[in-house]
Amino acid sequence: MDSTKRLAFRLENLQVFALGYPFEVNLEKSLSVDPGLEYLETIDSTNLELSRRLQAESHPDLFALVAAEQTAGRGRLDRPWVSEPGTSISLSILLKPTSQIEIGLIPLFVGSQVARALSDSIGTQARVKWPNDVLVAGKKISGVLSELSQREVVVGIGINLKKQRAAPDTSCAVSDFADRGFDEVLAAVLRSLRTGWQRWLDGGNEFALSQIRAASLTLGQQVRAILPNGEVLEGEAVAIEDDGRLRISGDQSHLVSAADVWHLRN
Ligand code: BT5
Repeated sequence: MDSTKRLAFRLENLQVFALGYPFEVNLEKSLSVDPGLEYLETIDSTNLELSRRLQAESHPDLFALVAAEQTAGRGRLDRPWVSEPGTSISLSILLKPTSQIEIGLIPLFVGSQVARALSDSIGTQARVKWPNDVLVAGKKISGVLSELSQREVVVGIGINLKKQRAAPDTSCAVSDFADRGFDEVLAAVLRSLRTGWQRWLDGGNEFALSQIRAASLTLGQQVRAILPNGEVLEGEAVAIEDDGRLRISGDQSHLVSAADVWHLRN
């Protein structure tokens, strides 16, 4: 090997090392919660991967895939989601709802269960900015993306474990509050989702709605909502309706089913 090639080889290895490869995680706790859990070191997007698999074969309710890195993680409206190796958890879980109302409530409910698990894990309260941002101390620690595939829902959950280089300043991470590893946080989130989903199926939509409302940071706040058509609404977020829509009361009362919401300081 000539000296130029040798230098390139060393630089390549240095870069690989800096990125944290090989990234191995111990999944003992998570596998004890969900023995069927599948782990991928890296993937474009766990939601895309689960959707691809569903094209080829069926998977049971609550089937879950987790990755230590996504190279093309996505948020809503095709926005990018940062999930760097060793500092993030990217989880997709399959839910099989039995009604249209469940389909509408799933993203909000999953956010509430993630908030509950993270609050317990880090000892600081995590709550949900409607519809799907999990915030701690005003910053985003986790985001939820639900996608319908036939009549099944692929729910993607991104969690920041540590500071990620490309994550926005509006983000925070588990390590800002507590020293918790990949397996510990993942096990807590899986447990919360699995028991929550079962309690919802047993207890009906009232259970889901009570969880959603209790975890909401948005209720009672002055908000600005930007609707998908660009329309802007301002007012107080007075209710989350039984179908999950947010009621905003300003000059008039509006029901919002999809929007980006900002909490305004009074
Ligand atoms: C979300 O979208 O918050 C949904 C994120 C879902 C990610 C999971 S990971 C597993 C699964 N596979 C996927 O490909 N996706 C799901 P949204 O509300 O649109 O927020 C996206 C915005 O959050 C971006 O435009 C950034 O401003 C910000 N953002 C990006 N990465 C972030 C991060 N790691 N932490 C906090 N904010 C981030």
